[in-house]
Amino acid sequence: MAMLNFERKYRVRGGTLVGGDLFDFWVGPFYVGFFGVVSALAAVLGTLLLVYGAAIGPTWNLWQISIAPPDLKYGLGLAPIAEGGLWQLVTICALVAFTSWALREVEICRKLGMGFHVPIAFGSAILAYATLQVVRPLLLGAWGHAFPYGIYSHLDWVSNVAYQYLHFHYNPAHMIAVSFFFASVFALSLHGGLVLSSTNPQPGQTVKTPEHEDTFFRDFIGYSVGTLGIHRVGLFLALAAVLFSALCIVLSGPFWSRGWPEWWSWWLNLPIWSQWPV
Ligand code: 07D
Ligand code: U10
Repeated sequence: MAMLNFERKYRVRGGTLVGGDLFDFWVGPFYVGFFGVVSALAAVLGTLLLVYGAAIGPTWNLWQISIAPPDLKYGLGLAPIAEGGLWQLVTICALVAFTSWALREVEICRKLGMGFHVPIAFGSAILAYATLQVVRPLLLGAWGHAFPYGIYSHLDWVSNVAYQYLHFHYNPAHMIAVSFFFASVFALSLHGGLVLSSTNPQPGQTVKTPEHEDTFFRDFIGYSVGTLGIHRVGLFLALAAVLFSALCIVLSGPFWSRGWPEWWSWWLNLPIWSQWPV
């Protein structure tokens, strides 16, 4: 693949976290690195294990293939391969692949002298995955509490887990997470719209400046967060969405085992009105 002219300038040695110059090279446009190799190996191994799981399973229907975690009776122990052991190996492969991918991002940032915003953002997605598959099962005492690797089966897991708490929409952290996801989409649509409207003009028109963008929002809502600021808003909203997601699921079970609607009874129990009989 052709190397873009600026790539030659930025393809510098060093910045690696382990192994020195080992794997400090590119293949086509891709930086390899020690963590690129580890990530690729873990991803390929995990995928092959999933295919093996499908092969010893009852179906090749893509929608119905499911590699499930061990039964609750295995607790936090190792399970036989065909009874959840495969799920345990796949989970290890996934965690190694995701973490190495994040560390490869860190190495690229270090090479370029950039901030670590991207690996930190990806790290919070990994944290959400680890919360579902490791932290919550550990707190509940069995790997069987994790979700299965299958398209329909993981949806069934979400539904089943949610109804154990009666109505998951009443989970306050889920409420906040969902609101941050929606706010994130809202902010990106405003940002994408604003940038296109000012920098991608009709033929014959000129490209507008950030001052136009600021002025649009000051005219519109009385305030502009600014061209750098909108990216801070975006990163904040996205990270908050994922962190509140992790919170909402780790609360469910380890820290709250009744229905989520019932959690709100603290409101009725406030001393302001709780003295009156109902
Ligand atoms: C977990 C992803 C990490 C990804 C990584 C990388 C690869 C590579 C390669 C494609 C966090 C993966 C990379 C695999 C692939 C290639 C090339 C990100 C993660 C590391 N809910 N709910 C959430 C909404 C209801 C329930 C989160 C909305 C019902 C349960 C989010 C609604 C009930 C759980 C969310 C709604 C219910 C959740 C998910 C609406 C069901 C969770 C996002 C409109 C009856 C889960 C931490 C997320 C969670 C979760 C949104 C409704 C149950 C906030 C909008 C009422 C049990 N729900 N939900 O976590 O919190 O992103 O997980 O009704 O466990 Mg919910
Ligand atoms: C653009 C641009 C560009 C610019 C621009 C702009 C687009 C070119 C030139 C224009 C952009 C702007 C002007 C910015 C626009 C802004 C947005 C699009 C979105 C902004 C939104 C937010 C900043 C926040 C949104 C908030 C959300 C979604 C959730 C609400 C949060 C909460 C309810 C709580 C949050 C939790 C926190 C803070 C953690 C701490 C928690 C507590 C203190 C309380 C904890 C309590 C509990 C856990 C219990 C739960 C209790 C609950 C739920 C009850 C709460 C209810 C109440 C009623 C209080 O392109 O460039 O420049 O200018």
